[in-house]
Amino acid sequence: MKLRNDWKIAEIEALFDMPFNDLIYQSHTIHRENFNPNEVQVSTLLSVKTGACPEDCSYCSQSARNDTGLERERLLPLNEVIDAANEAKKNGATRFCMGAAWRNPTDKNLDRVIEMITSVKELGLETCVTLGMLKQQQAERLKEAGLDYYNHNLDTSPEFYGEVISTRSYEDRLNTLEHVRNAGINVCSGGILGLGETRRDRARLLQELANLPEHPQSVPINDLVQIKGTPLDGIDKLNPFEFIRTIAVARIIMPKSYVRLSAGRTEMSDEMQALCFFAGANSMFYGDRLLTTDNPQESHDLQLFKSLGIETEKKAVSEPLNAA
Ligand code: SAM
Ligand code: DTB
Ligand code: SF4
Repeated sequence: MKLRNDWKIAEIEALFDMPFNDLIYQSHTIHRENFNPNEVQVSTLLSVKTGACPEDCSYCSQSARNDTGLERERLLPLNEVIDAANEAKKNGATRFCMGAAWRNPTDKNLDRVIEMITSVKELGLETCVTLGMLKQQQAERLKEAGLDYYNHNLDTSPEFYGEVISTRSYEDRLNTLEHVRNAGINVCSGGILGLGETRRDRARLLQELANLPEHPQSVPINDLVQIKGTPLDGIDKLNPFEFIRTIAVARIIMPKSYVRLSAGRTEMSDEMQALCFFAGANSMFYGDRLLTTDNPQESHDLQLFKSLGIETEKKAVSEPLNAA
């Protein structure tokens, strides 16, 4: 099937509006045409620089504006990163993702992160980093270091964005994605649901992602983890079926991208996660911590995979996804 990057909002909203069974039947069919439906790619996360972030993302534990009681940490020493990556590899992860709470890295910051990327790659793991905004030349440096993926989420629709974050614009996000894409690094970009956005905002987020010049190779869909001290703590939770619908629509309009069932799994039942996999999710974070919050225990996830007959993908395929 030809990849499209000219999705109209009405088409995407019509998918969201389908009867649930029709929608997940369609997304699962497309999923099977493009992927092994019994395989999930697993990545492990590590926060290499935690807290005191100058941005004001209203969902985040790490914003300096949110009094969440998080200890500020300096950039982790290289040996601690290598130890964590070794552990992740031993436990079966194929990709190691390192996150830093920066608005953007300085060139000196980048030197240190590049050492981390080089060392993690030497272990035979794929690498992903998420460091905030990047200049073109910084993206080139990461590419030279052999970085496989850069995570930078659009988070929500352009219309709702200003309600969630005021310290940077949607355009800033799109520019960094362009720099990453130009450098030839795989793009990991998705969003976060349950921020109080409407269905139209969810449809617009997916439209923005699918209509990029190239579909992101990885599309993380996060469910808000509510954190005490953040403005969004206590907000109404998103209906689980609406979350699954969003996964299904992402699968239909970006058929060859990995759709990542991301933050929020500790609050999801196993049955809900199974429906997410059926609807087209085929990657997730594995390991008992995300960046600053908990993820399900590894033993629990292994049991879930066993119950569902799911295998973890041994080696992720990372080819450019040219739309059109
Ligand atoms: N600071 C970098 C940035 O904003 O691009 C990278 C790290 S940031 C933590 C990566 C993504 O995690 C965010 O874009 C958001 O989608 C997700 N995220 C952050 N806090 C979250 C929360 N409390 N619940 C769910 N997802 C969250
Ligand atoms: C993404 O989309 N989700 C991950 C990863 N990319 C970096 C982060 C989730 C963070 C959840 C809240 C926390 O642990 O602080
Ligand atoms: Fe900073 Fe990223 Fe958290 Fe926003 S999401 S406050 S940029 S760490």
